[in-house]
Amino acid sequence: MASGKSRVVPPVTSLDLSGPLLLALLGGDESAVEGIVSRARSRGADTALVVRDLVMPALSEVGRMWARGEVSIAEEHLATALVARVLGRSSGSAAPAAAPAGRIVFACLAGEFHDLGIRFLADVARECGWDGESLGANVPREALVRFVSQRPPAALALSLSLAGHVPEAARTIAEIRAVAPETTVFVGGHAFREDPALVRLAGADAAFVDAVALRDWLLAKAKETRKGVPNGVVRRGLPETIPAALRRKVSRPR
Ligand code: B12
Repeated sequence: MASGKSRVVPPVTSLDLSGPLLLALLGGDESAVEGIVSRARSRGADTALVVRDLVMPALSEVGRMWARGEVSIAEEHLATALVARVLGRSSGSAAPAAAPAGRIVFACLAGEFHDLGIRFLADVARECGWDGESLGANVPREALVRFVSQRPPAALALSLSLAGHVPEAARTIAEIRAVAPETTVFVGGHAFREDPALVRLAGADAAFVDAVALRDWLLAKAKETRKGVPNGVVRRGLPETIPAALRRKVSRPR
C-alpha cells in the first residue's frame, strides 16, 4: 500500500451484516442487498466468506421464520431469487482459469431442490482456480452417473438438504465409484450439518460444512497441482450420445 501500513481485514461476521441482509431480502430491496454484499467484499471477503457469514445465517433465519409461519413461501422465494441474482453478478462472472487446478462437478440428486448452495460453491471453485460446474437441482441418478463416467471430474460434490435423500446418495455414490474410481466424492448441505453421522451412511470420501471449508480444500489441492502433483484430468467435450452428423458439424474448425 502507498502508505506503507498493512491493511487489517476484519472478519465479515464482525460487520454484523446478516441482520440487515435478512431485512433487505425480505423487503425485496435489491439495491440494499447489493450494497451489503459490496460492503463485505470491500472488507476483503471472497464469495466463500460472503456465503458462510452473510447468506447462510440470513437464509437460515428465513427458513425458521417460514417454519413459524412468519413469512410465506412467496417471500422465501423472493429472498432466494434476490440473493442468487446479486451474488451471481458479483462472483459468477469470474472467467474460467486457463489451466484449471482440476474439475469439480456439483449436483443435487433426484427430488432435491435446494440448489442455491451448489450454485455458490461452483463460483467459489472458480475463484480458487478450479473448473467448477453446477448441474443444479433434481438430477436423476442415471443421468449423473453417465455424465461422470463420460467426463470424470477430479471431484464430485453432492448437496443434500433433506436427510431422506441419503439412501439415494448412497446408491449414487456406489454407482459413481464403479464408473469413476478416481473421482473424489464429497457430500455436504443442511442434512449433514444436522446429523454428521449421515456422512458415513452415504459412503462419501468426505464432507465439508460450508463454503469456507471447501474453499480451503480446493486451494490446498490447487497448490499441490502447481507443485506438479496431478489432480485428475480436466475432461470436457460433447456428450457421446449426440448424432455423429451434429458432432462433425460442431467440431469443424471455424
Ligand atoms: C431456500 C429454501 C428452499 C427453497 C430452495 C430454493 C433453491 N433453489 O435452493 C425451496 C422453496 C425449493 C425449498 C423447498 C423445501 N424446503 Co427448504 N429451505 C430453504 C432455506 C430457507 C434456505 C436454504 C439455502 O439456500 N441456504 C443457503 C445455502 C447457501 O446454504 P446451504 O444450502 O446449506 O449450502 C451451504 C452449506 O450447506 C454447504 N454445502 C451445501 N451443499 C454442499 C455440498 C458439498 C459437497 C459441500 C462440501 C458443501 C455443501 O455449502 C453451502 C454454502 O456454504 C432452508 C433453511 C436453512 N436453514 O437452510 C430451508 C430448509 C432446508 N427447507 C426445508 C424444507 C422442509 C423444505 C420443503 C420440504 C418444504 C415443503 N414442505 O415443501 C421443500 C423440499 C423441496 C425438495 N424436495 O428439495 C427445511 C429442511 C428441514 C429438515 N431437517 O428436513 C429447512 C431447513 C427449513 C426449515 N427450517 O424447516 N426450500
